Amino acid sequence: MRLLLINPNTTASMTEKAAAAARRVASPGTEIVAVNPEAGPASIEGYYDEAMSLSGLLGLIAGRDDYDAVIIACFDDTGLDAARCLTDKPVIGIGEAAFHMAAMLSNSFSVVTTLGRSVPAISHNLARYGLATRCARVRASEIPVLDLEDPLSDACSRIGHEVARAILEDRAEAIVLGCAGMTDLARALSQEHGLPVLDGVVCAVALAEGMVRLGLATSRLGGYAPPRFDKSAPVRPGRGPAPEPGRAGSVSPD
Ligand code: 5HY
Repeated sequence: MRLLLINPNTTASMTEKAAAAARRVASPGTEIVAVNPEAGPASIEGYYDEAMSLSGLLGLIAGRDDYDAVIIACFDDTGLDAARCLTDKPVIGIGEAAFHMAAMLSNSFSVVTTLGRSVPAISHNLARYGLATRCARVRASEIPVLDLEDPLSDACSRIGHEVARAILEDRAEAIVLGCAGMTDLARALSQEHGLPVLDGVVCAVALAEGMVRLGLATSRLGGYAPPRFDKSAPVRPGRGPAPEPGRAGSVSPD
C-alpha cells in the first residue's frame, strides 16, 4: 500500500522528519510518499497560517489518485474535512489519531504543543472529536514550530519540563505531543517520564494501514460528499460552472 503523507507547511526538513518517523513504523510493503506544498506558510501556528496553507494542501490531494490513504502531518489536522470531500480514500489527521489512541491508553491525557496561539484550534478539535472530557489540558511550551528544527535549541528539555508539569498538575496519565516537529522526541520522553507519550505521525500510520487493510473508505453521503462542481471554474451561461474533467470526486448529478 502507499500512504501519502502531506506536511501542509513548506518546510522540507519537517516533511523529511515526519517521513522518517512514518517509515520507521510502517509495515513491510507500505510505501510512504511525503510531500509539502511549494507555496504557503513555513510553519502553521494558529488560524491564519492554517487558512493560508489550505489551498496548497488540497491541491496536493486533488491533483493525484495514486495513494491508498492520506496522512495530514500537521497537529491541528489542517483541512481534514475538506480533504475528506476530495477523495474517498481514508484521510487521517495526526491530531485526531493521537487523541483517540491516548484515550484508549489512559483515563486522562494532556497535550503539549508549541505556541499559545495554537491551543484554541487544538481544543476545538478535541471538542468536535468528542474527546474534550478525556483531555485534562492543552499546554503551550512556547516553542515556535521552526525551533524544533534547530538541533541547538533547548526545545527538548523545555518540552520535558512541560511533560513533568502535566503529570504533576494535570494528573496526566499519557501525553500527546502537539506538533509534527516533535515526532522524534516521543520515545525518549516516554522512557524519561514513565508514561505513554504519543506522536501523532506514527499513530496515523498505524490507523491508515488498518483502514486500508480493512478496505474502508470515507462515506460519500452527507458532509464528505464530493464537491458538486469546481467553483473556481468559469460559469457557463445558463448551465452553471463547467465540471473539471476526470477530477477525483467528480461532479455529483444533483
Ligand atoms: C504542526 N504546525 O504540527 C503544527 C503545530 C502547531 O507547522 N506543524 C506546524 O503549532 O499547531
